Amino acid sequence: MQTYFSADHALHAPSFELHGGAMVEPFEKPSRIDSILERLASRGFDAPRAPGDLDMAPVRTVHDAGYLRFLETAWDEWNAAGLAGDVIANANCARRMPAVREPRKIDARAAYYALAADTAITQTTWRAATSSAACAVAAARHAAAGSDCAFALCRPPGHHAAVDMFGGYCFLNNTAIAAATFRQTGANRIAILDVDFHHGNGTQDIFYECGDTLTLSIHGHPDFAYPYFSGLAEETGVGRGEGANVNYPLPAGTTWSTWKRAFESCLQRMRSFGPDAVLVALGVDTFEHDPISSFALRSDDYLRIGEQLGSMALPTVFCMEGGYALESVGLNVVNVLEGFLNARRA
Ligand code: Q9C
Ligand code: ZN
Repeated sequence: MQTYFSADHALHAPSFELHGGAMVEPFEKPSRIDSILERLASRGFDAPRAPGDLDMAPVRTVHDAGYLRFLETAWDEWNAAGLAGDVIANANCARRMPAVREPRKIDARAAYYALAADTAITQTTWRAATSSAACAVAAARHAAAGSDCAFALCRPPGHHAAVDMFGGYCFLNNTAIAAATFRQTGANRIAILDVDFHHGNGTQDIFYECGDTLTLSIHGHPDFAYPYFSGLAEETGVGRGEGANVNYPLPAGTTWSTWKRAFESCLQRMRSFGPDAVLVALGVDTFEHDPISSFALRSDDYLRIGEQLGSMALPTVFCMEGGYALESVGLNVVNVLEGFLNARRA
């Protein structure tokens, strides 16, 4: 399995995160990636390849043009306006506000495009976010060209990024961009399975009216889990997309036996959809010791996830999402990939 990785991920390293009532060191930080690279090497995976420059064509089919302009220039404008530090939203488009449109001032635009105040934009965030998306594009091209599977070691992650919103540590929706890349190569029907602890609201949003992209997400119920305002089972898509979005909101404390039932239902839904390719939004923050999540999967469970995905016998691209237990994130991610390869070789 070929990994795509860019050292430019480290250009996104904000100095703080608003967590509860405190400013803390960000959970989503560059060293997460080191743990995965080390484990890939020690388990004998091929050396990672750097992606080329990002092809913006698939990105533009996924994201709003004004949003992309904002992401690219936000820090410079923030700085030019005399604002201190990194870009952070301290307002949002909330319920019953009648004037939802892009304002002029940079702090107001940050409020317009942010879905939460948990994600800062630094001077070099755009370069990191585009390098992350470039890994997804390169992995999709590699799989589409007959290699069958690939691992995009994306950072920053992508699944909370919607058509025109950033947040939840995400800026560009990497799996959606990988899906658009597959489409450039002639694949039409794509399934995106999101196993991250958090609901993939951005991916759901991007494909909500699309019947050719099956989006599935297994996550903490929005009654208690971020992002709180999407992820219910009744969100099934609209128009031509009706029936092509499937949510599995699960209770806090969910262990393998419950999680696995939702996962097997996803596999069944994917089989009857008949995709040309599968994209996996691979978050391992479902782990029992994850510091910001509340499921209870164990390291061996990730082998089983990989095995079942491998037995689908479809071109598959894994895109890295969340996972914040630094001492285990590498083990858990590589277990998924190893399980996948074991099933493929069987
Ligand atoms: N300061 C992913 O796993 N939590 N994103 C907000 C904590 C945000 C998680 C409150 C969690 C986002 C890709
Ligand atoms: Zn997550």
